[in-house]
Amino acid sequence: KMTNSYPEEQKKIDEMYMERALELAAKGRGTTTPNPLVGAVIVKNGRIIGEGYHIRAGEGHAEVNAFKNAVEDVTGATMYVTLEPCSHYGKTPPCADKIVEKKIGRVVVGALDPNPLVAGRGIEKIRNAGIPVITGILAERSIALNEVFMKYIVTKRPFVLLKAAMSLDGKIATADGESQWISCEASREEVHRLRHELTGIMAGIGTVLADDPMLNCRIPGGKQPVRIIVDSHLSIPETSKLVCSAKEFPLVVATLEKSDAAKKERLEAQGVQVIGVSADDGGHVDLNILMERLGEMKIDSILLEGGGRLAEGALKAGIVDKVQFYIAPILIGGEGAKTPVEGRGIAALSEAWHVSDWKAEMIGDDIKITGYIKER
Ligand code: AOF
Ligand code: ZN
Repeated sequence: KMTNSYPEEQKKIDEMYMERALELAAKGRGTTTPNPLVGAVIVKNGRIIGEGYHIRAGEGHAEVNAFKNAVEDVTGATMYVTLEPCSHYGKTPPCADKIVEKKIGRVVVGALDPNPLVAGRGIEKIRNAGIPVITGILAERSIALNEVFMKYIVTKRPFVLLKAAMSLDGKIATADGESQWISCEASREEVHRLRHELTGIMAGIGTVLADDPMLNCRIPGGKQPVRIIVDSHLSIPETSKLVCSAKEFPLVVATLEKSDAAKKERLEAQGVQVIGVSADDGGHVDLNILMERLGEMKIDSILLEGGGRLAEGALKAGIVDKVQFYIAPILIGGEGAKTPVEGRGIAALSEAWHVSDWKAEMIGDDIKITGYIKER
């Protein structure tokens, strides 16, 4: 018979192994999309006898990999897993069944799986087989690690991260438009890693016309993000670096349905995926509809890199989930110097977007601030 008592020393031990499972989970960063980052550890007689993590969608789940790597019989052992074991047949069979089959003696779970196909059923299956399950161990850490998955699996829309690098006085360029390099090297490296970690990278046509960017990932062995350009009137130059590299690195151009059909065809012949989206109230690509479409394309996360007009549109459309701003110790000045969020902005402070759970940390010479945008 199970009792409700959960001794403090046991909790400490459970947290220690869960910590290890989280460490393993993080190794999947950038490759598991659209699946979550999950780690698992099997412990018997006070020793780790198996470890595993999820590497790629379609391949083994963390639990399965831990079983595969086990160096001893797992009967009666404790399994630590950062996310509730699955209960459904997806690309792979249910891990909950596997845990029962392998005669695991006790299961310690981090976060619950919000996937409607799982959502508590995994734990229920295991408990029904008479195996005790403890939940919620370092759950916040598992949830934070999976902020993308947690949103995408429930809403089917991508998690959007708005990133900006600015001076202490809030400028992202000089009045003449010089913007390289405001932030320090460490910040730039970190931002570049985001291109590997997030599935898509999005920019507005203004940025394309001004900078002719490539928006690819230049980390050796890095994953290439799907490049998404919001271009209501289909003005992207056919000679731009983006278009010329479309056969090598995926490029999606989102434009109004009524845009120039002949140009659309020419772009498609160059390997560009052009998607027609209906207009919002302002006559631009409706960003909410675009997010739905991108979600259907299995794009679970987007790095919104600029410019300021698109950032404002994204905030107004309510599609931004998280902000990550880098502040460099320089002052630029100039009324005409651009800032991270342009357009008309808001008229009254009561309409401001609020950032919650915000955190600041030093990165090289810069200050990095991250936080979440609450629904207004
Ligand atoms: C993972 N890795 O380690 C765990 C997951 O299509 P499938 O079979 O890969 O199932 C994906 C779902 O499985 C995923 O949405 C999540 O709900 C659940 N758990 N997924 O990719 C894992 N434990
Ligand atoms: Zn599973």
